[in-house]
Amino acid sequence: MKSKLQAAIFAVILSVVISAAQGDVVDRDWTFDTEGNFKGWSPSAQFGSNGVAAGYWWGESSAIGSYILGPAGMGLNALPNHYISIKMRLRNSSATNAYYGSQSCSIRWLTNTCTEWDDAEGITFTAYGNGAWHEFNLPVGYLLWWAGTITQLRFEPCADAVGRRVEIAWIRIVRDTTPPEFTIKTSLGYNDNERTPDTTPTLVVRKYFDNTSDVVKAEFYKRPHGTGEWTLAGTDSDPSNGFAYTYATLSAGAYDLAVRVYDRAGNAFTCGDGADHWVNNLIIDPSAPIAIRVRSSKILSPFNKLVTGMNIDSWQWCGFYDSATNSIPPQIEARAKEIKMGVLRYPFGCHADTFYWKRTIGPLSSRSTWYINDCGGGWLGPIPFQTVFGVDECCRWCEKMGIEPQFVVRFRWPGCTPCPVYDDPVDPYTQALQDAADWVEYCNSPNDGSNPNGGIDWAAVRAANGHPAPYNVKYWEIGNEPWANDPYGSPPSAEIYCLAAIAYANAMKAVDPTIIVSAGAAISPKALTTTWDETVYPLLAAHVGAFHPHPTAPKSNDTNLERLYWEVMSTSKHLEDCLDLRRRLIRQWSDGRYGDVKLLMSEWEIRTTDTTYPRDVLCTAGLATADYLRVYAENYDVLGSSEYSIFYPGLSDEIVKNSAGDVSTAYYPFYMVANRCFDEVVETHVDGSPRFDYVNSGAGKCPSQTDLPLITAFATKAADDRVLSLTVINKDKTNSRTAMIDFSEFVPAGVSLEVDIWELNAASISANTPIITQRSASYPANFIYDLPAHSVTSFIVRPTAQDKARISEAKEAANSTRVRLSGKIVTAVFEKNVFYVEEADRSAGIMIVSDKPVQLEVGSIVTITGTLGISPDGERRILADSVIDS
Ligand SMILES: [Ca+2]
Ligand SMILES: [Ca+2]
Ligand SMILES: [Ca+2]
Ligand SMILES: [Ca+2]
Repeated sequence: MKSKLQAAIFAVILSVVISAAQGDVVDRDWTFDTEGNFKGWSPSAQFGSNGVAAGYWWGESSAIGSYILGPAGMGLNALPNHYISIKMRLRNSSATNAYYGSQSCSIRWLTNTCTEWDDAEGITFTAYGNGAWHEFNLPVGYLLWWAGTITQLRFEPCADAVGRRVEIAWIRIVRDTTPPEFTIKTSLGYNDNERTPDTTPTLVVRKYFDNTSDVVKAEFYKRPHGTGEWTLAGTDSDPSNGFAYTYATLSAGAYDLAVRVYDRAGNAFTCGDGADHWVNNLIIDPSAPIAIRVRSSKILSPFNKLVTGMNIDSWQWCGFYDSATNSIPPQIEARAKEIKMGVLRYPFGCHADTFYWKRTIGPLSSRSTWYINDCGGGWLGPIPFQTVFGVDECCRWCEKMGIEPQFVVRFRWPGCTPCPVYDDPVDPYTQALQDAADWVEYCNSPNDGSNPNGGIDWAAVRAANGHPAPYNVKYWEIGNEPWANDPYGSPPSAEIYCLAAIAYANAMKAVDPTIIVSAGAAISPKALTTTWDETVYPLLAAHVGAFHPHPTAPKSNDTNLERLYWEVMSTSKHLEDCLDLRRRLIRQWSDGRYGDVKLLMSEWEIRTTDTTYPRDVLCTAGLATADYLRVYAENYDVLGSSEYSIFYPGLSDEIVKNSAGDVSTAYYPFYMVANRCFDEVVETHVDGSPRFDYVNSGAGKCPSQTDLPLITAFATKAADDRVLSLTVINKDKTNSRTAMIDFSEFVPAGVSLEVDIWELNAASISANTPIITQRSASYPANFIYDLPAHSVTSFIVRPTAQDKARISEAKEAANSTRVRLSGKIVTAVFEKNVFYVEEADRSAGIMIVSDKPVQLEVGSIVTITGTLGISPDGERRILADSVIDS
């Protein structure tokens, strides 16, 4: 027994997770589901009022030192895999000041050998006064003082605070029997049966997650392929930078490599269990060829078309938007169409902090001048012309273009210093909150007199301004970069941001519950996580539909071009590491809404800070931009949208460089994904890619990285299986690389390919002038291809069309066969893309549905290339990818 003077020992649980897994065993269960039944738990006097009702125990702390005491003499045999599960909701007792930030909680316990509370040891953990139910799963079994027979629990949810309301749905003691989830199969890893020249392979653990505790350890094993015992090669016990291991040099031969990942209770998969936990038959071969295999039958996810979003500075658009024609100069508007701009972010980043939307609506003559900040604490305004690209103009232009607007609302917090000119000098927070809710009302409320929040009927105002129908703006960001140095939108702490952001989210969603409200978050080029993120995800993930990190990379100062090149080429790996961590935060804190809570990459670009090399016009930036878009495609579960910063005009970091519509290198990857990627992302293996390391010499900004493939690739497929595309990035700075490219899963045996090849390249990695080439080719289902140095190559492939002399012959072919019919007569045109062709002798005919609108007349002679199918009415037809009017 320790002396009573000795401080009790507490383990600090840094991260706790929701939801007991299905297989876990509940040893004690106090669920407060019966009115008035305390299940043996007694609150201390400091919980001045308390009770059991509405499915939970509740107490309000009236003095310091509150706790609730569990039933005595429970006699539970302590087990090493025990965790305590508490489902709890915390807020202030005061209705007017409902939420607080973080709160330290503690649980202690008595055992058969520790029988006095003064000696009792326990755990502390952080909980959040955000008014949301959360299951805290607190591993205790691994602690030395969870031992012998546990006789009683004591829980202090807010012992150091008065005026807190605690609600507890249950307290349980559970055995963790569920191993962590993880995968090592990613596009940057190694594949089963791969031949690799890398004698020192690195395995990285991805998407790891445990229902109870953070994953604490990963072990890396090897054995000769298919035989013998697994040998432990190395262990990574440091979770702070993820889990990875580089094997010591392996001699040429075939190996199996496996990973075991442990939770805190010691649960782990046995080596080799689960296909995603090991690499079966990795062949170390210094002369291994590169092979890119498209597994077109394995669909990973939809392809998110909102990745072609763009950030703009709305103030600058006032200089060239034409409200009479609802257009911008044709050369620039054409570029927006060419990249199928998915999202327009408005009004901008830092300018959102001094954006007062109500001043941007109504007749131009009624609008006042516009003050905008200079993004550094000063002013650019007053702007000497009236706002012409206001909210209505933005919404109308987006409506015309088929673009989702994404709005950034002005962020203020209680007690903030008012911004000069337009802020309410007394209470800028309430004004900004009202403006945010009113902005949602103006854009989304029906014009039916419903008038949310009373006051001005903003839907009626919108109708009076010429747009009776709602705009239905879906995406709303609360502030721009509240974590950074936004001039008027960055509060002193993350907790202050969160508490105000809850009020914003509630006020805005009260007007339109269907909107997605997004909270400001950060992705640093340098670090895996930030203290900001470690606060905002726990406090806000239950309240918002998204977070908006700004993963601008690498912002390097390195003046050595070669090192800078490899740093830029490595940043997509760092991005993926950062996404892994945020995926875990969302899974831990969104209370079952993983998959619905997304990341809006609302400002990002590939740039350096070094003036020796222009910020992002290098060929290098084009490759890295394409590689980021690959990462976005492969992380659909967390990726909501991406907005490149900036579309036009910008400060040398723009997509469109001038009013003539000239573009920078970064334009081309967006053009490529917009026009050359299809509905679904399919699995793609790159085998045998040479690997590179990036070593940060101290001059760079990004973390060092090991074993990154020089060749990365991703593939997408049309939902109707008619067409597939593969994008390959060759990061090799000096050498072309020869690869075998295999599409054989996509076409029936013996059928060859018609390939459309598009390439982004430049004379050198520092060249400012991109070189785009495009050509058609015929290839067998797998073929050898030379990927040029520092290039992006996009292949669109279709099965080679079989020439059919007669319509009757085409109809004999099976559905899904691609055929070509030449010299047929159009005999009827039904819609802009549906028509009918017949033989000259009218002996047979078939319906044609063209992918693109056609300008045909009855009597036109056409050549049709397309895929045989069947209409909903059961009629044979051709889905045409090409219609040539001869
Ligand atoms: Ca577990
Ligand atoms: Ca290596
Ligand atoms: Ca580690
Ligand atoms: Ca109203």
